[in-house]
Amino acid sequence: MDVTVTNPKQNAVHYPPDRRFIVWIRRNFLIALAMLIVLPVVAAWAQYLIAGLPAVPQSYPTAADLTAPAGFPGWLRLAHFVNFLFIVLLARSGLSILMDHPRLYWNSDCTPGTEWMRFTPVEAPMDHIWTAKDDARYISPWLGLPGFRHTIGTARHWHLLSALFWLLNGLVFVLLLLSTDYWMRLVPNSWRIIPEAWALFVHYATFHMPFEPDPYYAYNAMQQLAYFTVVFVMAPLSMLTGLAMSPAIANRFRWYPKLFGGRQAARSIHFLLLLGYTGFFVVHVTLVVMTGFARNMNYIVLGNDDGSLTGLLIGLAGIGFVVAACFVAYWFSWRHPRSLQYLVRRIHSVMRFLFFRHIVPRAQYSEADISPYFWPNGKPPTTDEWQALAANDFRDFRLKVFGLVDNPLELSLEEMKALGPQSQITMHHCIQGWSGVAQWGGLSLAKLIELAQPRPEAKVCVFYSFGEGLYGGDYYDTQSLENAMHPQSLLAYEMNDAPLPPVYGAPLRLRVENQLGYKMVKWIKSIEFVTSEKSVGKGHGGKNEDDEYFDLFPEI
Ligand SMILES: Nc1nc2c(c(=O)[nH]1)N[C@H]1C(S)=C(S)[C@@H](COP(=O)(O)O)O[C@H]1N2
Ligand SMILES: [Mo]
Repeated sequence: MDVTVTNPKQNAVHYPPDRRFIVWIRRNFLIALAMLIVLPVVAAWAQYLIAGLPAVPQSYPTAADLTAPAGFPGWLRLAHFVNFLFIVLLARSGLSILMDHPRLYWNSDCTPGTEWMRFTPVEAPMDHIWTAKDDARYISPWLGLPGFRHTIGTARHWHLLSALFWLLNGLVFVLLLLSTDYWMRLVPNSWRIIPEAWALFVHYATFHMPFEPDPYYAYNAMQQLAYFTVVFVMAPLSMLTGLAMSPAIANRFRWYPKLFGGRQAARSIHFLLLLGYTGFFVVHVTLVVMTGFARNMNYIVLGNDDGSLTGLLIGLAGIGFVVAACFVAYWFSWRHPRSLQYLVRRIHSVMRFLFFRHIVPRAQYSEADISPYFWPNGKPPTTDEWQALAANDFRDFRLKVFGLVDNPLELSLEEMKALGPQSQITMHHCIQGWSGVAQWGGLSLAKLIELAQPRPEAKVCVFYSFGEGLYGGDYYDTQSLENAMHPQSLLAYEMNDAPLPPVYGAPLRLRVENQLGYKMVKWIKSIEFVTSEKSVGKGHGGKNEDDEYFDLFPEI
């Protein structure tokens, strides 16, 4: 497959010479993970060799003496298929997202070297600037959606779109399950299920097939426990850990990511759940094939109990449909990324209206939470203008505030400091997946806006940078006036109680804590007030929105 982008700079980013793929796991964690699998198997063998095979049920309820309804109604079969479609899209786009910051941590600082798992052969060099963008890795489009390197804008659209439909499908499924008696098939009604599942596990682990119930009428204990866990434990946990990665939620409800051990622990759990689904899928499909493939496929595809091959053939066609959907998604990602961006933007604007605009960031961390390492991102400016200003510690810098304002401004750093400092310790969330806590000191944006007196038609502030975007051209981004007025919206000239260092955005950088990092323009040169983001750049709201199809309002 070929990258179908015509811009050679973009091609160079998406298809780098170094495409090595490795999986590295910290030894202790690997041992723990192996133990999780090995120990139960060893215990099963020990029991089998010492005490023989434990007793398992030799008969199951059939049609006559059932309490739960038999069979698989249409809604259940459809939900099963829709779930399969979206979980495939979720897994594949998730892998593309993961490769944009190919490291997993249990701490929220993301210091290179502290990860428990990584998908890159590169140890982040410490002797020169190594940005999070440099660190992103290539993934084959056979695995990732849309694949290649640094395609996170599009990958996120697929992920969030699929998550929404997956959630809706799951809700409908669970509601129908609970409003009929079918829930009894999945929800265990006695703790006896645990020893019974263990007895079955001893059979499987020692290569003995236990007596099988006919799944049209009943599941065995292990099967029921596995289905119950996937539907009622893993799926909700995937959604909840997904939400724990949202900057808007984490910086408003600080307790929330803590439920999962912090922002990065939530991300790690989110990934471990993917491994869990994959493991479930492999065992599930193997057993479906081993225990009467054609009959089982008739059950779940057609809902009937005959011995024909019809269910199997239609089921294979269904799998073909999902594979085709992956190809269509790939094609759409590269041919119509803008349409995809705007489709998701429309959905987001509804979610914003209902939900996100009400959650104003206000989290504060303590000094002790400040990250010892903070990933840098973006290209530092190289222009003579910025270098001359930097050489003189930005004493000659004047922030220009212009556009639809009654009081255009030109402010030096000293003048801004004289307007009164504001300080906050907050968590930064980069779209790529890393986070970090830092103290930021600067001028409240609300104060500056009041001073500039925007006219009523001014709805959007544009922040122009001295620096360039990833593919060339000046970096800029926009904020709605409403978001810019939040108490934690800040023009920072200080980081961790020292003047803002050049790599982190000197002389000025933006902090808007309910959004992702790319909205926080560094090396700010000027601020313009306009009626709409459509009049700036390519008109999509920012450099990354223009060139990389990022969201305009990234609150998740
Ligand atoms: N001018 C400019 N500002 C920028 C960027 C950039 O490329 N150019 N990158 C953004 C991104 S993606 C992030 S995550 C943050 C990173 O800030 P940090 O270097 O302080 O971590 O800066 C944002 N601001
Ligand atoms: Mo970022």
